[in-house]
Amino acid sequence: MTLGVGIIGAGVMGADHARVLAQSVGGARLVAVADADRDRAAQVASANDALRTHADGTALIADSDVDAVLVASPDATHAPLVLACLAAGKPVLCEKPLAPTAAECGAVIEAETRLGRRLVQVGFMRRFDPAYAAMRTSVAAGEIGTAMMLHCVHHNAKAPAFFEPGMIVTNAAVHEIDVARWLLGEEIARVTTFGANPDRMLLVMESASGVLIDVALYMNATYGYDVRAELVGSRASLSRAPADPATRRADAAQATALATDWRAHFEAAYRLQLQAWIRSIRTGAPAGASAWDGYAATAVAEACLRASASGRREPVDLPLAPPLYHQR
Ligand code: ISE
Repeated sequence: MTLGVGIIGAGVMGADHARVLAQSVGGARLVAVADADRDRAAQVASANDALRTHADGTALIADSDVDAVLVASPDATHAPLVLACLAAGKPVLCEKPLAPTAAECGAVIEAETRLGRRLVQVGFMRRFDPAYAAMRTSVAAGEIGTAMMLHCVHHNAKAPAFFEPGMIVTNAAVHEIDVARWLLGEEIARVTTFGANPDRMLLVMESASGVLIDVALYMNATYGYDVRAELVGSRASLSRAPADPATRRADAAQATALATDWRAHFEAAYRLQLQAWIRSIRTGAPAGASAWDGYAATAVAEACLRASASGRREPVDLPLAPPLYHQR
């Protein structure tokens, strides 16, 4: 049986997910696209052979040809749409963040727990990036000894047009927050931030066991999209090398191309994430980040915003208990 997928949001990410789904993912087809901008929805639908468009996400979720929903609309709309998917009993892959506030993420966890099964996957696609995945395999095999420090760089060439104050944390740094929790297999306990400029920040996180994590964020770095990570352990260090682009030597210089944004840089991760999501719906075996992971990441992001406002080291509050389904 081919799964019918509906995509809510026909912007940069919705269009890219539609293309990847249509071109590279077996077992599913795009059936519907929803966007308040009907022309934009129609363009994405026709480019990827979808059956129809809807003016809003609620209508798409109710469409009987839609078996599973991908939410790629603006961050503030994520939680209500995911709750509507849960009410309809439809699996949903929600772009990160699950919601900009922990309270909204908590409502999703409560709804999913009431339902008694895991239907939500959160689009922390770096978990599917081959280099990060190799790092996690090495850590889990004990190859680095005890984790000590994680150093991260996250540069955008240009801040996305939709960026508002605070999104450097809730929309960008959430990736490193999730990667840190996932690689280390533990929660973040405390955070400190530095920098008063909305497009630059140094973030220091301390894990529950005391691993130190530093993240340099710069949203208008101009030279290209650049994401790096090095995990230092008691016996070894692991680095996330960028995918292996060709190196060009000319004019007495050597150069390696950089992507200009995340879609090309993490091309494999986005494709593997979608493949894993479709497979997980077909097999019933969960994949990727859960609603709990989305909640925990946003709770850390909220602590970062508190730290920015107070200028102090802030604890992370995780008042909810992890649901039974939660597994790393
Ligand atoms: C953007 O929204 C993303 O999701 C990218 O993965 C991230 O690297 C970028 O900083 C965000 O603005």
